[in-house]
Amino acid sequence: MKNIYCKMICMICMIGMVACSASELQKSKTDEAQALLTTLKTVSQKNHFLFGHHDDPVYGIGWIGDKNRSDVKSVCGDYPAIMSFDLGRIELGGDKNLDNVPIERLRHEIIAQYERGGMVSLSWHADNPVTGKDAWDVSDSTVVASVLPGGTQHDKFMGWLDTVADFMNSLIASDGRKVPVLFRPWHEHTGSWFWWGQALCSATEYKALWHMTYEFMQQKGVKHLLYAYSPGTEPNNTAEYLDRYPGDDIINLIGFDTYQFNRQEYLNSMEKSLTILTEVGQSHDKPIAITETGYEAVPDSTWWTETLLPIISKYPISYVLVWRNAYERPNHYYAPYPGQASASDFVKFYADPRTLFVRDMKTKK
Ligand code: BMA
Repeated sequence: MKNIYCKMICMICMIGMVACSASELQKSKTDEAQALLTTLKTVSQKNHFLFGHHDDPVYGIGWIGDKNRSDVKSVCGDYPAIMSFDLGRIELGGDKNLDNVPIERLRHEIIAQYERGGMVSLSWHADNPVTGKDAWDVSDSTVVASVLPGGTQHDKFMGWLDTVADFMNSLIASDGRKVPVLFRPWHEHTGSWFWWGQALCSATEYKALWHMTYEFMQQKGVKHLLYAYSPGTEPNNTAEYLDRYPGDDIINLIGFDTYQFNRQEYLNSMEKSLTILTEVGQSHDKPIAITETGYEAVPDSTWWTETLLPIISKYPISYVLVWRNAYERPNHYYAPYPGQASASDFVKFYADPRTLFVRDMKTKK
């Protein structure tokens, strides 16, 4: 009898603890961030995915800074469902990012995209804190170690995180709520072209960088972010993919970046990485995405419907995002503009029921 009584009390306590930890977990994200996660998790169940474009509303081919303009919208009549922007150089406290976009304009466009029903992702090509050069400076392999607690650049780096956290906290919509954002720092780390890349730090240091970033954001009350883990196509299996994974408690979405140079190689690497992602996504209960892709200058006039769409439709992705239409680098563009070789094929891609653009977000997602 006594034993049964004890067991009952224990069970009541355990139920209480589970309920408590579940609600604690809820509190670590705002309602808007939770809703964004739900969209990312469920969109593929309806055989849909979001289309995205980097720096979409801030410049394009032959223009920079115009209001309400977008090469994607000029071609198909609608904005992408997801827009990404980069915070590179925000850490230096200047008024422009690494691609010369005013920080104020970024803030404005992030809020505008949310208010029209779309989604935002932010990457961060942070400068090299040791050499003062850009994110691609891999001349020193002690940079990650130097920003961790006890390292020579730690204090300076915490100041950089502080600037990023302040920016995140300043993303306030007109209803007073913070705009939920998918944050994608320390990306393409399975290559060795950024100071946080594979050959430049150990797995332990890389994970520590993530933990430090996440915990600092939490301390600063930044609860409106989802976090994306986004290597390149180097991993050949799920174990390699997860080699530097910071953990399910931090990461909300898993993805990868890949670009087309040779069509067959592109299709092969898409197959390989999407197979890995599908498996990891299922076993870790995370939505999956192609966080960066594209074919520079899109010279193949049917690339959208004959290369991209068939391959990605085979997998349950939440979104695919193409890189920027640089105004300052000839031929460095990944979305069509009016008159571009693939523009009419892009209109077909837009009309395909599987693709979601911003207007679809209120009706189809
Ligand atoms: C790269 C190129 C660069 C750019 C950087 C950050 O892929 O587009 O020109 O500065 O991304 O946006």
